[in-house]
Amino acid sequence: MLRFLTSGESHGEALSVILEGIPAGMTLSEDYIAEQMARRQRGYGRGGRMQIEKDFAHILSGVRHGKTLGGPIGMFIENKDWVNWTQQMSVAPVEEPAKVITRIRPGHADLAGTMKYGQDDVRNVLERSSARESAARVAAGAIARKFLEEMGIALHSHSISIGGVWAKPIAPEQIDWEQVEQSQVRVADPAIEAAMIKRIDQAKEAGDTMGGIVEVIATGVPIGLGSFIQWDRKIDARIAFALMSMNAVKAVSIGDGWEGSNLPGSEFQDVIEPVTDPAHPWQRRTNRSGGTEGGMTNGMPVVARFAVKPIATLAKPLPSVDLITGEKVQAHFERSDVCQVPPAGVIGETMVGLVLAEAFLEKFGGDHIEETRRNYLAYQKTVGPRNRARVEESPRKPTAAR
Ligand code: EPS
Repeated sequence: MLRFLTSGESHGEALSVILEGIPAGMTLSEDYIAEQMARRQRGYGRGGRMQIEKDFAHILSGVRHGKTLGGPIGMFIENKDWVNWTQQMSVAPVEEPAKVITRIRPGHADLAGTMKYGQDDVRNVLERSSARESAARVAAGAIARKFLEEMGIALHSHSISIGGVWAKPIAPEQIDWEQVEQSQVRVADPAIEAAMIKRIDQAKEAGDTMGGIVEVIATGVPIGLGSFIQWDRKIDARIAFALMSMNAVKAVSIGDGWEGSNLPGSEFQDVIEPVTDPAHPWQRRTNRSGGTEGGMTNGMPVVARFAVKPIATLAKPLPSVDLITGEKVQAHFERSDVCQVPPAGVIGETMVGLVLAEAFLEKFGGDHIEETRRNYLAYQKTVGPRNRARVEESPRKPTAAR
């Protein structure tokens, strides 16, 4: 339905991505995608690389005169840093041997990756396992986001904790999203911003790194995306998979997943209110289930949290082992970030957005966006107390006599 593949090494010439399944007729510009790419590049705790890059996704195919064609959308994102790596990352064999990295970093893909792919140089693993790849995801995700916007669905994210410094819990509807976008750590609680920044500074000074927890919220999601019918169609499972596929993510929860498991059932369930406004049926008193029940969206905002472990590349490296000799060494250090939590929010929105867009297209289909919209509007008319939905159904035309 909707699928994408990325390619590219962190210091190679470019990243590329192909997204297939977006209907024809959707307005799309490179500038729209650029806004999302820029959001991913911001955030306190990034290293020197973000001063070098100014990510821009050039559209190569699938768009004509500002509208999608329904075909695969191909994009490439130049790595500006590549000019400094042409020898190290040359596609063709080089005369002078490249510098080899053998001091494996615990926590990174270095050890398992070199063993699995039979490599003697960690660079052959770390280039592709780098979080640089997330730039290509965000380019694809920006297009999914545009599609969701067309259908009235909005995506947001905010940092809940960084390095053990927690933001005050805040109801999603009370969050000032403009303020989150202005925050250097993407936090909704301005009172805690300075403490989070200080935590990142302390880590940097100590040659250390910091992780944290992020919440993604999707509003305007219709009831009924995903399905209870088969394990791999469950929307919460698909969201968890997508978020867990991000570098450094070690935990995912939907709604009050962790805290809620300690409550009695009578306190956990989101009580359904009687329908008073037919345009907005099935309101809940709470949203502990995070907008999903039975593997389907239930019409409430979809709320997913994920935990990002601290980055594995440490300026003050941990003791480790040499890949070739097996002897004790200090782990390799190369320029990196101190904290990836703020960009992780933007990447999390991307992954949730891609899953929701895919599930939306599964349900409503459409080769042209107006067809998708018609199908969606027709469905919306049926979503209400069943007696009303049936009354509003247009009478079937009698079949012609043979
Ligand atoms: C990364 C290391 C750093 C990060 C990079 C991820 O890059 P470099 O080694 O060039 O300094 O900045 O993230 C990005 C380039 C990006 O676009 O997010 C790593 O080792 O994973």
